[in-house]
Amino acid sequence: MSPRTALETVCVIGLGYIGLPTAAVLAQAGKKVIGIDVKQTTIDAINAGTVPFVEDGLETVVAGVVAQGKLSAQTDPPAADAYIVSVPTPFKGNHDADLSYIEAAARSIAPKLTGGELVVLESTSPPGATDFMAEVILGVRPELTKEPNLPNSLYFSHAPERVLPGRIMIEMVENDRIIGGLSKEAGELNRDLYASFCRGELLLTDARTAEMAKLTENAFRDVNIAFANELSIIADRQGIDVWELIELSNHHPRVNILQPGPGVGGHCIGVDPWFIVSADRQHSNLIRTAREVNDSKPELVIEKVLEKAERLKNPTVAALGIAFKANIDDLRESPSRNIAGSLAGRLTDGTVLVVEPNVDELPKELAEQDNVELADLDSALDRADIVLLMVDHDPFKEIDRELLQEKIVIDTKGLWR
Ligand code: SAJ
Repeated sequence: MSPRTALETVCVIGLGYIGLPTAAVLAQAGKKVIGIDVKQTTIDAINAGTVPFVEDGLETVVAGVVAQGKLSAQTDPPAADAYIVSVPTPFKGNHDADLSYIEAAARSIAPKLTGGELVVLESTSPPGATDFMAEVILGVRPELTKEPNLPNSLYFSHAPERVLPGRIMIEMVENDRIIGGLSKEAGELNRDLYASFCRGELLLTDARTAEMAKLTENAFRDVNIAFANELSIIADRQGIDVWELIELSNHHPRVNILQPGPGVGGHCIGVDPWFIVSADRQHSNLIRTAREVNDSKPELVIEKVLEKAERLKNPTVAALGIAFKANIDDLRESPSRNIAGSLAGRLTDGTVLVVEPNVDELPKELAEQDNVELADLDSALDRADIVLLMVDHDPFKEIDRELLQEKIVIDTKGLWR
């Protein structure tokens, strides 16, 4: 069948940090959107016009489109004109991508297809994943085909998301998008759907290039953060203030060094470069080394704290921030969260006071440790011997420096220079 040009009904599989905002902006653009998730709590929250996680501006849009009947959520995919697969792609022990969520999503869609539908993979994926998704579907439905313009054609495409957590609702609409169809027609159909909500440029390529482009963007950032982190280690040993060093070097018109920190967190930058490494282990030395440099940073922070704590009896450490970056509540793959947990485990005679203004309770593994408490900023600063700054949340910027005078301060973000 020729592609369905109207694409009025869109089914979004996976209502996480990317799927839900995508569903919301599509509904806002007038599409009838059905969101699918395995979590009943997520479905209930959305159908009540609320959101299961914090993201600036998201709840207002979700509340509006749910009230208008444009967005609803359920557990099983219905028949639709277009499907958007937006499920996690974690990595396995050997750093290969785990495509099992994509496979499960593909299997759940397959029985609903009749020909003419667009199936978009949004999840960040290694080269070849869009083709893999297509093959899973065609394995279940061998009477359908990815060849375009036939009575039984399906249209497969990859449109990697590129939004920055904390700015998702702005970037979802304004960022340029890379779109790679398995056929030219699939890419064009995907472009037409995304043109309904995206004001950025919609750049067409093939699926493998689109897959690799997304990985490249995050690997570029990871390598550059690793450069800053490596500098911070060297500068520390040389008695040089790395923040001043970077600030001065960045005055050069062609130098722009990123910021060091306690490590790289989140679901993307610390994960995606591994997909490039696993695609070509022999030729990815720089990208792999950058990952290793960034992953080594938390242990160096822990050692620094332990060295200072050695001289104290029953040391109390205020751990400021356990989110993976500033001003969000996302604790996934957070180096600072791991540092707090590790410190508590190793400081057996000490206490770790976690200050995280964006959450109401500690994650389970921290809550289970007897010597970890969730504390408010004032009491933590009052009680602490060592103040360990790990995330540059806004409230930490405003701390009265006088309160830090008597403390041992370890500032991994250069916030209080
Ligand atoms: N970080 C540093 N130093 C820096 C910048 C960041 O240590 O100078 C750390 C952060 O603290 C954090 C991690 O790196 O732990 C990642 O933060 P980030 O703000 O750089 O990026 P993410 O993971 O929130 O979002 C990235 C973005 N990719 C790029 O900027 C190339 C976003 O556009 C992607 O959509 C997202 O990954 C994704 O989903 O892939």
